[in-house]
Amino acid sequence: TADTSAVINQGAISFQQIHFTYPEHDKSVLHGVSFNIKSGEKLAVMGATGAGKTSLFQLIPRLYDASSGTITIDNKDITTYPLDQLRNSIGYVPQSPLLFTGTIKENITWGKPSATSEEMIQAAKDAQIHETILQLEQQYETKVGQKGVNLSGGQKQRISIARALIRKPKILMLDDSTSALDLTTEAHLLEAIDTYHCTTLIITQKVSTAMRADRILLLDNGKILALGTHQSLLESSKLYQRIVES
Ligand code: TTP
Ligand code: MG
Repeated sequence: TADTSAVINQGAISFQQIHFTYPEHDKSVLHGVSFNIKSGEKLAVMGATGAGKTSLFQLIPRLYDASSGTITIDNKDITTYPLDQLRNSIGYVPQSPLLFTGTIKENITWGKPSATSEEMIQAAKDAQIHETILQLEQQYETKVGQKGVNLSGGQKQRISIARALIRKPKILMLDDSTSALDLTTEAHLLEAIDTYHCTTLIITQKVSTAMRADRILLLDNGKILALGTHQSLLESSKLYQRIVES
């Protein structure tokens, strides 16, 4: 019964005049946001706390729907895709990922229980968490979650990245997922992600991360302040210059 016409196979994203207010609030969070991301492009999203970065992300897998405007993926309105198919094509790593009570293996292969151990290990290596897992006494069988071993926020984020990568998503979204990484590990992670050839959106506070993206979207108070390459923003955006200097 699969609707083959609705399959996401490019991962090109377009926001057209998006306005968004959370259902339980009356204050608008995004006001008239429009931009396009090409298939396979890597976009960094920057902006102050409360600018609306996470809110913008949440609209893509339809955790919320925009109040007005249209979002398309591969030129089709996202509300026309079956929800499970839309979400299966998107690897979304939230700002504070949750692990469920179970083993690391179960947490990584969640959503793809058919994965082989080779696939699981490859995803963990790419997410730069394999070595850490090997140091645990029970390795991939280690229990995590409320009753399990204590993991740092950064380690949870990387398990969550492995969970996203194992499904080979067309669109990968990382919400501040590399903040806990040192520069070398982060570089390795971003190089590994390149081999997946997916459209990638990365929310980051770090210029070193943003510089590795094709373009940078600067969000301020729910509006796009600038969108362009590192070099073009350096030349044109006062806010970006301030971020770089800080
Ligand atoms: P965010 O979209 O969370 O802003 P941000 O991701 O840019 O900030 P940070 O760097 O701190 O992660 O918030 C924008 C506004 O939306 C803010 O007023 C809080 C509100 N908001 C909600 O009301 N509900 C939500 O679930 C979220 C994520 C944000
Ligand atoms: Mg956020």
